Amino acid sequence: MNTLEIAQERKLVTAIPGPKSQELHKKKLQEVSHGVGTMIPVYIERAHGAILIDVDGNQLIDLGSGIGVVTIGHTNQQVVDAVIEQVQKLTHSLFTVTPYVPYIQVCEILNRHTPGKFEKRSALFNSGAEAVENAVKIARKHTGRGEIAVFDHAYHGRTNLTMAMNFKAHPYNTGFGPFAPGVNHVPMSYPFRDPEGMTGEEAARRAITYMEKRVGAESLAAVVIEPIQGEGGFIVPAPGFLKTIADWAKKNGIVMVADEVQSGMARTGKWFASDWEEGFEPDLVIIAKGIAGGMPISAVTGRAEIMDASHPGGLGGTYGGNPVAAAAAVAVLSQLEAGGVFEQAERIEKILRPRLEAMKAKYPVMGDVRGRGAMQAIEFVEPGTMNPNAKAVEAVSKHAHQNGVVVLTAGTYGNVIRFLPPLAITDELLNEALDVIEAGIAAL
Ligand code: PLZ
Repeated sequence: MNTLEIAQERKLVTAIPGPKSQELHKKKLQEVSHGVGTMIPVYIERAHGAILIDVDGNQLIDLGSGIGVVTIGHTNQQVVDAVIEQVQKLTHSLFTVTPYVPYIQVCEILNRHTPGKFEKRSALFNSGAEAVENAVKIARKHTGRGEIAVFDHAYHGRTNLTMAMNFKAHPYNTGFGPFAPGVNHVPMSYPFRDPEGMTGEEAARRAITYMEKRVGAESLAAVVIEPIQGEGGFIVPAPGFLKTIADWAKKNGIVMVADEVQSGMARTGKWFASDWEEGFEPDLVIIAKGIAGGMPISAVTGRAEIMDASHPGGLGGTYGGNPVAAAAAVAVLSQLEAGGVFEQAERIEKILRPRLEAMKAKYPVMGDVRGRGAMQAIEFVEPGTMNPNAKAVEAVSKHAHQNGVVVLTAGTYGNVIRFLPPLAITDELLNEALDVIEAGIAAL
């Protein structure tokens, strides 16, 4: 079956997980390191648009996009064609040995669309964490300083440096230390849990005081922030927070870095979540996930003078900006440039947000609904309190999975359900998936 022929409908032919998935899961536990976990033991064979087909023939609605990766939709026709064409021409030469065109094309498009009109350069890597590592390397080289600041509830990856940058020790860090030094955690703007009425500027002052007193502005190379936090639970900082921090960073010669790995690439209805904050222009932007329809590629894009601070040969890696992944990225990016994709994120928000708000009015277990575009979340509480309710999230997501809806959880307290549907999802599928989730909440 050609994936492009997959009907955009939910269809359950066995219990979830089905017998073949259960068999495979036994084998997985036998052969794969138990350190590599499984959120949903349903084995996927093919996919298109917003539908996943498992090995038992069940068709599931995907509300997670493989954690915000296939934003353009599964097996997007132009991405598939670009990959096939490129794989027949050149799969590898190593860009720093003998270069090739798709790498430059990706950089050119990213330079055009990251926030800020200044002269830019890009460098390509493989994963989000690798790009975060490189952004920090570049900022340190440019400033000649060693310390960096990151925020409470942040997530930046699973390498040694990025583990040090994560807020949540478990499951990401526990037992894997010692961790890289020079990483300072400062308070985030978290409107739902901050003192009532705290403005973005006030929350920024709180973080700045910490950086000035505890670290010292002159010691800081970079401030690294997710403009909307991903794993932390889709925390959208109060308006003014990002700009106030960035203005302070600029005054102190600190490189402002936006980790847009989860929030970027049209997810929020603009190229980057940073674009929503008036006057916020990060010096460097970290890009991965949604950039290439599932092919592994990431980037750091930013001010030319910062990006060029490294001596030639200081940045690189065997596979960074691999030709096939780069060709896929060009196919995604040119669809974004052609228009229509951002409107899909708006369309999704127009369905998702009012429905979630209406549910919140009905179910006191829903404490907060937040997000932007096709990046929305519910934070669950024990009714009538601010106490995080991870049990409710577990029950609702289990209900969704058993009914053929792949939905992801998040949050420092594990009490958030997040929505990251492929932008190709139809109104009907999205509404059907929300019916399933609402039934799960009603059944609590
Ligand atoms: N920065 C903001 O969201 C990846 C993690 C999945 P990599 N988030 C999903 C998991 O459990 O490993 C992420 C992110 C932000 C960096 C990263 C890291 O990106 O491509 O997973 O390395």
